Amino acid sequence: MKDPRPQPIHRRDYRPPEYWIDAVDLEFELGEAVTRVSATLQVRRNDAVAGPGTPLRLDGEKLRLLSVAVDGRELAPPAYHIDAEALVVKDVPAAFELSTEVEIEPALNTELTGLYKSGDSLCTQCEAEGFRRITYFLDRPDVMARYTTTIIADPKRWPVLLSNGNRVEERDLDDGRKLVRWQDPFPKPSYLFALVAADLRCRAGTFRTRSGRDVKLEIWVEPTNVDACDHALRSLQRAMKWDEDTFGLEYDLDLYMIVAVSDFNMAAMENKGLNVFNAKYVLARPETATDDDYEDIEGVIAHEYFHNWTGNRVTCRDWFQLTLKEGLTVFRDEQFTADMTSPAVKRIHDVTTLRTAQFAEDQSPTAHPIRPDSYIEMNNFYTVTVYNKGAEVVRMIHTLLGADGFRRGMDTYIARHDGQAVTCDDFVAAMADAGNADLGQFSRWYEQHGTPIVEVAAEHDAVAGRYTLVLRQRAPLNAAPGWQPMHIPVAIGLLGRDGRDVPLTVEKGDAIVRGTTAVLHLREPEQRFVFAGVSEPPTPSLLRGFSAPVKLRFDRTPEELAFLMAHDADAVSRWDAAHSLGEAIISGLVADRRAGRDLMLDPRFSAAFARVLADDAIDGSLRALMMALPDERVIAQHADVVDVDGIHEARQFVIRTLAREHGAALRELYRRHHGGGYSIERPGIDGRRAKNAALRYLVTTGEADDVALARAQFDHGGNMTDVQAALQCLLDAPGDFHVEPLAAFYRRWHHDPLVLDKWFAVQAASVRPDTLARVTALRQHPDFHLRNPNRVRALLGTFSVRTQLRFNNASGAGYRLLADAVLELDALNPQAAARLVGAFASWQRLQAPRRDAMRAELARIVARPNLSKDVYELASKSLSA
Ligand code: B3K
Ligand code: ZN
Repeated sequence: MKDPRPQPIHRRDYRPPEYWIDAVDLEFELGEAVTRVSATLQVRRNDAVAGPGTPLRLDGEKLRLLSVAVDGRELAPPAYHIDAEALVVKDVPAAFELSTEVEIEPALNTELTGLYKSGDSLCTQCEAEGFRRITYFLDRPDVMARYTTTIIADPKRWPVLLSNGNRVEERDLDDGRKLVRWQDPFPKPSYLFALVAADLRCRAGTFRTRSGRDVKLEIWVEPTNVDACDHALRSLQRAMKWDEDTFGLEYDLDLYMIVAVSDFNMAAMENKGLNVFNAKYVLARPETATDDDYEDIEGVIAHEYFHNWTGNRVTCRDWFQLTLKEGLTVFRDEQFTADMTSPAVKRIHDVTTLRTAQFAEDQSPTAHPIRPDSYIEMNNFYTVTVYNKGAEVVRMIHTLLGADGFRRGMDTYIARHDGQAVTCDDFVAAMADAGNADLGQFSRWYEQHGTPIVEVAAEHDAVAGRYTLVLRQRAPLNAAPGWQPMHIPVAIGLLGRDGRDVPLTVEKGDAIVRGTTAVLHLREPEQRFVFAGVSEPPTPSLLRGFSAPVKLRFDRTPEELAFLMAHDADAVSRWDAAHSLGEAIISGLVADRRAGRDLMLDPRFSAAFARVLADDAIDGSLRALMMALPDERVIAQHADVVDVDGIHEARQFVIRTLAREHGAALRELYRRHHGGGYSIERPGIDGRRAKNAALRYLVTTGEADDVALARAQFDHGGNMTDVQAALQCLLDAPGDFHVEPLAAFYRRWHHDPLVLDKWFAVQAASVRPDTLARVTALRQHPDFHLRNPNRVRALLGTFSVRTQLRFNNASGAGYRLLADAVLELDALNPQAAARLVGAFASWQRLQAPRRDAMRAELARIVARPNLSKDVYELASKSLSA
């Protein structure tokens, strides 16, 4: 920490830039130790906010300044001055050319932002504020310029030299170096700049746009991985087609490049025309990538591609607006994946992420609105709230406007703002205008943090044939003072005794009826909705499709939940009923355990589980989701004080009991889907999901026959989905069945970093009692590298997030392990270190001694001198709450 208390930046302080930069000419003379960057900027005063005499202040960090010139005239201090964060040029004309020369040191850059080295390649990462580590610039998204980039390098070292836009020149220089020049015709903010110098090979493809232009597609990877790019290429082509079909949005350049690198702080980056990707989200072969990896690759490729319009062509005015591009683009990639796979399964996955990770964040000391009001370090705000809750907010607009209205809104948004840097308010205004809707109250979703609570009560009047739902919204417990009621779309249906939807006639209340689902507009603290023509008491299906990111409170009996599980026409609600029933059962058992009562599984839950196993109408993916019990983290959210041991033991008890009571059906389900050929298409994936869900239950009893199934699957499974699932089962089964397979897996795959990550992750995720000791040992393993973000995430990310009981070991040793890693990593890569700190956010809700142990580790972190802004911000917020 340079300043012991870094100061936050506030949204309300936004001011337009005092200068514009219209064009940028960059020249890189690349060297691993030293790279020289010459920049020529066409600068113009913004007369709306600046006048003669206003100095030009450019951002710059870790740059060695060699020269500065204005209109070709070299300057010397005091005509300019520099400090650790800026270059200030004093007297400048209204319009001029500024030239600078700087040197940077890519090989020493361990933060993986700016220009850095990954393996033998040099690559860049500029979002959010990395460009200022490449050259002096107005490094803010509302300054959009046209870029020309010249790269000069030794072609033996780096034969491939890439940047944004089109390659306009390529030649050999007399000194043996090569020069390549790129020109990007579209003005863009600096965070979308990219450069790659590497010795890579390309998997090429094409796409013909709907207007008939041929676009070259290039995926650049290590020579040995060219065979692992087919899926990525197909995903890109599908995404391009989908965006044309769904939103009429066509790609705008003649070339689209993706480069895979091994050291990357996140999944991927949408730089204009030149995406840089974490190799994990590019490379796939059946023997090395799981079905989930395949799906993630398709989703991330699509996400970055969709940014070309939502993010790049229309960008953010300032970083507080991040959800403008991220929430919208996540919504778009979710819709895409739903269309490519199964809408119900995809939606359940997304709802699970939201409930597990986002709801937890929303009730933690680091809770923030999807459009935050302040930050110390912007990189800390690439959160599940900004991204995934942001996508839910866009989804609610889609629900309110309908698909056609939403499409008109998108058209309006793009038509109004193409080439501009805009705000969330601009997006909402475009939607409201095109959809003819009043989204005034709805905008509070951008302003207020926390998860609203919706309480429901129901009355049936048999004589009048009326059914009334009373909806109340309550502020989240951690709401900011002055919380205002939200506009919440609550989608509902009513099931008759036969399990079918009852036709809906709304007699009272503001609602949109679509088929047999009504979307109720909940705007007031309390509202009544009356349905006519309901002669028998119905079973309500509430929050269909998870129509709003809220916590629903409605008293339902296990029978009602089981009825919904069996009959609800909405698959998400059917799953939600299973989930709610599971939650109620486990919470009840936690209480029993605390009271010293014997644990018994409610036979109604067991019967409902049996029906899930037997239901022929659902596919394997949905069945696996219905079979899964709620995550320990979700159950923990409901308790004021979290009983970590109780939740774990109760949940494991349910799993083991179901496995014993339904062994035969689980084995039958396993057999039905095991064997047969491998295909990465839908029925194959569904079958593997169902079968592996069954296996996970079966092995928990430690029965020799069942463990043998897992072992055989591990030994013979030719695809990574089966191999990894079997390995996880063998680890989680009581006993030592995992020892040989783990060693075999290591022998076979230790040379492949992405697969070796899985070897670390399965061990870190295991429910075994010795997981903490194992993770502690793996931290010293010769293949564990703090410098590689994927490896850190595989071991420490998995351990601190996935294994609630083992990480929360009452000794505090799990916390110490993580805090040690945070401090060591912070000196290398603050962004990666900060991401681990999230696991400490919940200390207040733990019981002693865990609570004190976790707080002590947070305090130890905050007390460390020279802490990065990234870690300081998150750790101090968590501690002071
Ligand atoms: N926009 C990038 C994320 C950048 C994160 C910077 N810390 C990837 C994405 O959301 O598509
Ligand atoms: Zn994104």
